[in-house]
Amino acid sequence: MKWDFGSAQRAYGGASVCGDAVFIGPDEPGLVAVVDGLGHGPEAANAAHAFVKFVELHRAGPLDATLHEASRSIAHTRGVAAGLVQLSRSERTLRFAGVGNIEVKARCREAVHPVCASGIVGRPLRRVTVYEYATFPGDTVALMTDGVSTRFELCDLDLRQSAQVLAETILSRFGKHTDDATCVVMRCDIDGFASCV
Ligand SMILES: [Mn+2]
Repeated sequence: MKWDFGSAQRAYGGASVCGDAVFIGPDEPGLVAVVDGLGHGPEAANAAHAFVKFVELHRAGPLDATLHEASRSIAHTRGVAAGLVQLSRSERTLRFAGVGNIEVKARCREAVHPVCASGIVGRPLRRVTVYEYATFPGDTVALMTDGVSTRFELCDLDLRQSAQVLAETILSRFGKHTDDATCVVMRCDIDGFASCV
């Protein structure tokens, strides 16, 4: 089971430093992180990069434990909102856990509607729920920071395009100009593209 990934990002006000960050891990299970450092500018970027550095080194563990441990590890920063996806190609599952304002949009055979825990990674966290879904060819999932409007559905887009083109399209059409904006798209097996119903 193959996954195609794409990501697009834009800094607030055309700044050179973006307070959002993305991590797309290389291995099985594959870990994907979308991170929004609180506010914007260098301090936000520091927090987001500290989080990415942590998950890079701890990418195999349960997602809720990773978020709790990351929260302690980056307590010296401003803190972040973060969404984590763990893809198991062998089990054909997708797990999600998130804290704060990270949006998930999905066009999948199984309904995918996870809810992020409230709070800030970098401050003491309460319980974080890990959602698990079976995955099927054609499943498409987008993770976005709150710099991207949620007023669209994946079905409004041509989902046969590559994940990279989809991420860039979402950012250019629905990115806000009032915040850093990031979108990551992942899609399972383009050959098995499932049309919208
Ligand atoms: Mn933001």
